Amino acid sequence: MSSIKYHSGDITKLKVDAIVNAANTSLLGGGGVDGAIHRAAGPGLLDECRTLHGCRTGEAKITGGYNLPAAHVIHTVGPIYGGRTSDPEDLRNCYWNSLEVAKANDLHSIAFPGISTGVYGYPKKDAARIALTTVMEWLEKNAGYEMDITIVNFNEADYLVYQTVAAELT
Ligand code: AR6
Repeated sequence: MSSIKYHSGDITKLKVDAIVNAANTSLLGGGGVDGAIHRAAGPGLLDECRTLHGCRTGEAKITGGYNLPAAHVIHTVGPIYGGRTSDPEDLRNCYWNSLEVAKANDLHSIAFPGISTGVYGYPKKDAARIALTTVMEWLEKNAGYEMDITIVNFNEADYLVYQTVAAELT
């Protein structure tokens, strides 16, 4: 049975098949969760990222996890929030395409940070609604495939945002 779980804490500590990185189009590292993942994974991750030649907004690419407890990292690039009509679709694509990449690699557990909700400025409640509706839709469409999804909140406030949105959706 597939599942959606919530976890408060540092995504780099999770032992899952893949953690998702909220990267930028260069895929060459940055601050926030991207910086934390590269620090914890070690230099092998950046070496592999260099071979990927970047990633477009909404798309996702996979690498190894190197020194992380997670076996893989799926790098996706969220929209830089600007109130554009394309922002929700771009953010949705990040979650959807990360799950597609995980399935294509026969992975069965994945952890997501709040893509675009830090430096990229996406309003947290809107982003949480998109994240949850997208992963739910994906699970429904892929009902025959087991996927354990962990939604990671870096702090208590973000956790409460997700709980509020989850309650609204049920
Ligand atoms: N574990 C889980 N969540 C985390 C962690 C962590 N270790 N660290 C931060 N967060 P951000 P973005 C949360 O800014 O908005 C980078 O420089 C954080 O609280 O990391 O997509 C990239 O290279 C927030 O809720 O990503 C890009 O240039 C969420 O992760 C740019 O930032 C995302 O915040 C991407 O911006």
